[in-house]
Order: sequence, then C-alpha cells, then structure tokens
Amino acid sequence: MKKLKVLSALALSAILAVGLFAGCAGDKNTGEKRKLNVYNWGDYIDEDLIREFEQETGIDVTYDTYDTNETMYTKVKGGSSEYDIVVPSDYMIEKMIKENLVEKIDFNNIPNYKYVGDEFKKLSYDPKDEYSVPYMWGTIGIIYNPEMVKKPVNSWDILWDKDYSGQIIMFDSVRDSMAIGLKKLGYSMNSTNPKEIAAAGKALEEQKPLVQAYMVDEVKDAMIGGNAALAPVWSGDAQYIIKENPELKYVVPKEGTNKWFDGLCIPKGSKHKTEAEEFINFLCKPENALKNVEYIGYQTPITDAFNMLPDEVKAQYPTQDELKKSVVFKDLNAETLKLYDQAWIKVRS
Ligand code: N2P
Repeated sequence: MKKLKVLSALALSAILAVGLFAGCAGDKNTGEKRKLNVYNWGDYIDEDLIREFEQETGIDVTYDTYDTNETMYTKVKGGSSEYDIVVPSDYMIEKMIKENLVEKIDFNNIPNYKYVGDEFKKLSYDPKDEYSVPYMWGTIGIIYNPEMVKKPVNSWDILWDKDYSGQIIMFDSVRDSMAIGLKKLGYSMNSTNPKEIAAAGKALEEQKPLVQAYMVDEVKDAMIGGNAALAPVWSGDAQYIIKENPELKYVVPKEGTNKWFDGLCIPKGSKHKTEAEEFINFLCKPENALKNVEYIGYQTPITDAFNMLPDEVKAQYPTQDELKKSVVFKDLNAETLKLYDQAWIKVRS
C-alpha cells in the first residue's frame, strides 16, 4: 500500500513536471492540464475545429450537446453542470442574464471580436454586449419536397393541410412550435395574451394527427432521405439539407417568421473562464468561422467569413424582405411561459 502511494506520488510529480515544462500545455501556476467544458447544440460545429483548438492551445475540450434551449437551461440552472461555454438563443440569453446565470465576458481576451459585424452588436437581449458573442444567426422557414408537395408552399397553413397527413415533421421545441401556431393564427410569436396562447396550443393539437414525428436534429436526415414532405426548419439546417439533396426547396412563409441569434456565453461559476474566452476568440477568427459554416451550413455573423463564402451560399442567406417580416423571440414572464409550457405539454402528451 505504502509503496503504491510512493509510486503514485512519483508519477504525480512527473506529470506535474511535464505539465510545467510543456509550456502552454499546462496551467502556468498549477501545472495542471488546462480544460474546457463546452455544451453546444447538436450538429453545430465542425468537430475538426475542436481538435485544432486543442492542438493550438493544449487545452483539453470536453464537448456535450443539447437539442433545445430549454434542455440546456434546465441543466445549467440545476447547478450540477460544470460547463464553461453554452450557446443559448437571444431570448434565453436575456433570461439567463436576468437570472444571473452567465458571467460577464472579458472582451480584452477576445481581440477577434472586431470581426463580428456591427449589425450583430448591441442587440436587445444583451444591449451592452457584456455577456454574449454572436455565434450563428438565421430564421425559420419550411423545407419541402416538390415531388411530394404539388400545392404552392408560401404559408404556415400548409403544415395543417390534410393532403399531407403523415408527411409533416414538426419541431420538438416549445418556442419554435408555439411560434408557428401563433403566427398561423395571425398573432405575435411573442404573444402574452392567454387566449391567443391557448388558441395556438389548440391549433397544434389539431395538427397532431397529420404529424409524422416531432424532431429537432433528426429532421435533416428525414428530409434528405425523402421520408417526409414538409417540415419547419432553421435556415442553417435548410442550407445543409439542400446541399445534401438539391431537389428540396426552402421558403419563408409570407406571414413572417422568427429571426434568431445564438450567442457564446460563459455560465456563472465556470472554472475555466480564461480558456472559454480563448475558445470564443478562436471561433471568431474569420478562417475558423468560415470553416465552421462551410461544414454546418449556418449563417455566420463574422463579416470576413461571410465575404469569403461562394456566391451561391451567400444567395441562400435570409433576404432583407424575409428579415423585415421577422421578429426575435423575447424572454416571456414566468406566468406567460407557464401557459406556453402547458399548451405544449398537451400537444406532446
Ligand atoms: C443546430 C441548432 C441551431 C439552433 N442544430 C438554432 N437556434
């Protein structure tokens, strides 16, 4: 037993010594390997970039994924998670700031922040640009298979068309699906009116017999493979889907849609804040941002990365006309949120 202890003590000091002399590989003060725990949406990074970051910095990255803002929020709020990076959307950033769940970012450590386009700065969810760095942005529209859908696709109503019974996929995400229900009825995607919220829930219940499945990331393969006719998707997923199956088409309905921004944030109490800032800075570097969007298909807020994209990809970005008809989700007060949740639980149960 004693011998073992001596041996492990020796091994430990060897590890510490290696750490100390390996320069950037270990923390300067403790000699421990530097770490970073990232919690991001599924299918939302070119994983080669994680390996490049590890090689460049010697930081060990642990990478987990979630499929909705609400899943991420519950985990971070629960306090048991040890994440250093999360990637909430606008309304969730607003909520996490209010609830003191995110750290202020030290922008001195993010020199590449200068590459973020001005139109992505000082947005309402983080008005002083203190807690988040834009990662991706986009809208929601409908992806469809023209071989299966012969009617014109230009309205959310098509997702309630009985001709496509069993061929429609819906978002498995409360805000996204409720927003579509609200907008179909002519209401705001941020409605706080209990009657409107109830009506949207009712509409989604009525739609349920037509719905083949409720999905998030799996929708991409289902549509590429021709397993469904219609689905609302995030614009970045639409780009990816069309790249894999150019027969498919994407439309932003005439009634208008949601415009969203996902930001890189550091959860309160992160033990690796410096490393988190290094990672954010790495992702803002135009070459890295370009590599990332070329792989995942999403829309980048890094101007130089956008400028380097091929023209046919630029042409797939949301148009001014679509953006004019779009609204950003707002954080809803607790009472209203409860109504959304109740309505959505009824749809999904
Ligand atoms: C990627 C998720 C994108 C999130 N799978 C859209 N806000």
